[in-house]
Amino acid sequence: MIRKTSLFAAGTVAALGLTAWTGGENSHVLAQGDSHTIKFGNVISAGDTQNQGYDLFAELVSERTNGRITVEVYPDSQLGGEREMVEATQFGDIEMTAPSVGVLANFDKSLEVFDFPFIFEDAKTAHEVLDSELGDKMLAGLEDSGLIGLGWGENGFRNLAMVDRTVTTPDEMEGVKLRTMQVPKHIAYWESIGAAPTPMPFPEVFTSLQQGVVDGVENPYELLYSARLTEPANHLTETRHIYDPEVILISKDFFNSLSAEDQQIIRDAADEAIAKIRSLKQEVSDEIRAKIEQEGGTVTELSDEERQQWIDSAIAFYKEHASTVDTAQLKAVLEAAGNTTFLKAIE
Ligand code: EAX
Repeated sequence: MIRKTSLFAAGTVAALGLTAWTGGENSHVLAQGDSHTIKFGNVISAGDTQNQGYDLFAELVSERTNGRITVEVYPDSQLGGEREMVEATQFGDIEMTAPSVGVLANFDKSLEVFDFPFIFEDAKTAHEVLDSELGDKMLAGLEDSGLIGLGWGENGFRNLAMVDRTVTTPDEMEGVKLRTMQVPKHIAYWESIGAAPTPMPFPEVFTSLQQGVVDGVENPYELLYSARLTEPANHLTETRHIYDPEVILISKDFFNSLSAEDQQIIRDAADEAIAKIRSLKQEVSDEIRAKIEQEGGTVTELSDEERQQWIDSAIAFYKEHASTVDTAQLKAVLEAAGNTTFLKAIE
């Protein structure tokens, strides 16, 4: 059953490289009281803080609907890569997923502002901005793509992990083959400081490191460790170059087919899952960092001078790329984050 075409004309969608949502062919309408199983796919390792949150979500939804709605969580890329799972959620092949916000730039360009580096100084500031009206407005934009953003989960601050060297300054990235996400602004930033970004879906990263296709990767400590990326790449640097939220998504058609009560149960359970993920993240990240060092890896913190060099290295990038995104939205996020350096740079 083909539904109305979304706001985006197919041509525009193709030109923008976005994925056109024409209504979930496999959309299902849930009659009152019907039971249903939600398939929730993600690429994160089972047992990681995100999946502890998603397992809580599953528990709460089943409990509060008296088992009428159950949730099957599929971690570890069992259902494919993040972009694939977002498309499958759009078309109702699965009901839920939780990709890194970077992946969503391909579906809703206004979210691209979160792909700019060094916006947030700490997670607390990021949470405040994401949970604000601005954050809500940005989530609401996903509806045009057939997706409902239930909230801002957390992957965390992305750090560098290199195979054979420790990098502490941006100029040391010259010519480095760095695995990146398939995120245009991530790729553009690393290119702007002379690196050779090699974008690929997450499920391909471990093998690419092992086979020397790339010299390094960047992700939060927990995912670097649980996905065994620190086995080949155990020279870590705490660059914190991107704060990476993961957006908990549900199929718009499926969600709209639920009763208001069930929709509220799902929203509340998502909020509680996010609160759990955020409460665990820092503690687990510190534990993992210690484990990496115990297992022979090194984790190097940047000196204030080195950190300033990284921030300065992004000024040219902001000047060049601010006009290619929703500049007003970028300024609003920088303002809300109290980031005067880049606000000045793009004035
Ligand atoms: O969202 O691709 C990545 O590096 C992401 O961090 C990962 O897929 C989790």
